[in-house]
Parts: sequence; structure tokens; C-alpha cells
Amino acid sequence: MNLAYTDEHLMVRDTIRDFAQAELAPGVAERDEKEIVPIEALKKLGELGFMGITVPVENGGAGLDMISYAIAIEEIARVDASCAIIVSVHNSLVGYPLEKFATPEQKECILKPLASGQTIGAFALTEAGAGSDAGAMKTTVIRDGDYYILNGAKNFISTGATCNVMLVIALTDPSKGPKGASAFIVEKGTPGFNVGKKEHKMGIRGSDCVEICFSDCRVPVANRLGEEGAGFKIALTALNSGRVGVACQALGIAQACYEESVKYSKERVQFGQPIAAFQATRFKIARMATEIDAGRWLVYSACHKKDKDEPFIKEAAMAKLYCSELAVRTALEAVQIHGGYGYIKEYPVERFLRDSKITTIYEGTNEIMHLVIAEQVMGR
Ligand code: COS
Repeated sequence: MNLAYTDEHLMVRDTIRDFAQAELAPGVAERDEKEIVPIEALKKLGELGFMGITVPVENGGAGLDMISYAIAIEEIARVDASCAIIVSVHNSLVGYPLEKFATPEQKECILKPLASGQTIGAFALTEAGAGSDAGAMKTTVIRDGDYYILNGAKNFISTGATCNVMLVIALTDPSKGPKGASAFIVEKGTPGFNVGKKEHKMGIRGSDCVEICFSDCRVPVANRLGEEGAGFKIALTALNSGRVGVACQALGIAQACYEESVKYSKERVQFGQPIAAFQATRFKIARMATEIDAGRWLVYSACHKKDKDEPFIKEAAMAKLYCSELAVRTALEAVQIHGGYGYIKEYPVERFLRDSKITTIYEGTNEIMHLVIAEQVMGR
């Protein structure tokens, strides 16, 4: 693995860092409090190429590598973890499977507007009774001439209210279980596509999470992604990529908590000296710095394999497992360093602690990550 950033990586980092400071930082606390999605910022991210980071230029994307993607998601999360997950889901759970499985026509009509940020994508696999056991889904889709008719309900759908298109996994042949699942691109506004209950979350409150109900929703056959029966594999393939995105989001949260801790500990004076002078603080900071570097290399190892088109299931799961726990641990320590000030909204570490927890849960809980890694290293 080539460990050095290229000039292109540094350019991506500077661009997205400046963008995050200028466009995301000013309203981030208010969006968190009022549950507002940063729609305008998403449009601008599209114009800058960050809504199709690894999608080839001919398909409307920026044609960058996965390290660039990792840098972008980390830098966005370092300021606004809610925006980071919107961009991650859009790029990795929708853009990536379209790039991999779409027909040339689908790439032209669906991927291009997504990759250029004209449309926003969401991913619908989870159901009330099918979370970790994703194969237990009940949503069905029945062929009717040139259409499929979709019925059922998906829940905990990130960006479900904001999106324009949704990658939906449903059963074309329920008798086969997950092997009877297929993938569809469903456009918002299609009759029978109904946005249901909005969830009020502990963290990442600047991203929406809703229930989606399909009631005789007619989807053109041309919108099926891959063959009938390939839906579960497509979903898990997308989730491998999504898990790298969640790892980057977690890393950005940890990095922000670390930076806030260094800054605060140098300012805060107790017993006649900055608390940065106390070994208790220095050891916490040393551990944060070490673990963040370790997490970043796990992320880059997954990116490197994906860029070489090699299997990266294990690396993605390891990066997600490690970085999500790192985010929670680092956010907790950051709040501890800030003392009482860390527990109130005056400092951003309070928000980062709330934002961090979901990274151990979504796109595969860390319990599922252990299963995935164990299977990869020791077989079934
Ligand atoms: N990437 C690609 N393929 C994968 C995969 C992965 N990460 N994990 C499993 N597969 C494949 C398996 O190889 C198997 O293929 P074959 O049928 O060709 O053998 C197929 O998918 C089914 O796998 P398996 O039999 O292991 O399925 P299970 O139903 O037992 O569940 C887990 C497997 C638990 C790994 C899967 O359901 C999972 O990842 N659950 C978490 C779901 C999730 O992330 N939900 C969040 C949704 S978005 S917030």
C-alpha cells in the first residue's frame, strides 16, 4: 500500500476542509437542534464533485480514488457528521452499486444525475422485523407486464424524506427468502411511494430518518438493478462500501473530538496551569492520537483494496468496527476532558458524543461486523 498522499489527495482535502468550514460549520449546531437537513450545502457539494466522488467522469462523477472519498467523508464529519452520512449513503450505498450493476441506459438516466448531485439517493433494505437479519425482509414486488408492483414498508431509512431516488431491495420470489430478493431504483413521487413516520434521533439529527411505505407502487421493469434474485448480493456489496463510509464518518468525529480536546486543554487553567500540563490529560490525548492514526490506516487499507478491485469485505468490516468504537471512546474522553463544559451545548463535543453512537449500529451493527470478520478469517 502506498502510504503517501498524492497532490490530488491534498487538493481534495483542502477543498473539502475549506468547504466544511465555510458552508457547514456556521449552522451545524442549529441544524442539530432543529433537525434540519443541509440541502443547500448538498447542492454545492454536488457542484464540487463530492456526490459522485469515485464515479468515472463519463458517468457524471469526479473519477477520484477511494482515498479521496475517505478524505472527503472524514473532513465533512469532522465538522458535520449528519452531512457526512448523507454524502456517504449517496455515494456508497447508491452510486457504487449503480456503477457496478447498472445497464448503460440506467447509468445515463439514473447514475449521471446522482453523481453530479442533481438528485440525492437513499438506500432501503431494513424493515421493522429485518435489521441485522436483513434476509428476513417482507416487502414484495410482483411483475405486471412492463412494471413491478411494490408493497411493504421499510424503516430507519436515512435520507428517506430528502432523497429523489431510492435503491429498494424487495422480494420478487418470497419462497426463496433472500435469494428471491431483487433491487430496484424507485423515484420519489411515484404513486404509492409514501414517506411515513419521521424518527427523532439521539444524534446525526441534521440528517433525516424515516419510514417508507409502498402501496401498489408501480416501478418500471427498466428500473430493476441487476437480475431478479440478485438483490441481496447487491445490497451486501453496497454495504461493504457503505461500511467504509461509516468508518470515515466515525474517524472524522474522533478527529474533531481530539482536536477540540487539545485546544480546550491548552486553554483551561486549573490548579494554576493549563490542564494540558497534567499527565492525566496528556495520556488521554496520546491515546487518541495513536488510535486515530491506527483507524485511518484500517480505512485506507479497505480503500486501497477497493481501488484495486480486490475483495474488501474484511477490511471494510474491520475499519467500521474499529473506527466506530474509536469515535465513541474518543468522544467520551473529549467530554471528560471538557468536564462540565463538555456536557453542555456550548462546546461541540456534546454533539459529537451523540453523533458517535450510531456508527456502532447502522450499516451493520458491530456484532454483525464481528461475524463478518470471523467468517473472513476463519471460514464458517
Ligand atoms: N459482501 C458480499 N456478499 C456477502 C457479504 C458481504 N459483506 N456477506 C454475505 N455475503 C453473501 C454470502 O457469501 C452469501 O452468498 P452465497 O449465497 O452465494 O453463498 C449471501 O451473501 C448470503 O450470505 P449469508 O448466508 O451469510 O446470509 P445471512 O442471511 O446469514 O446474513 C449477514 C449474513 C449477517 C452478514 C448479513 O445479513 C448482514 O450483513 N446483516 C447486516 C445487515 C445490515 O448491514 N443492515 C443495515 C442496513 S443499512 S442501515
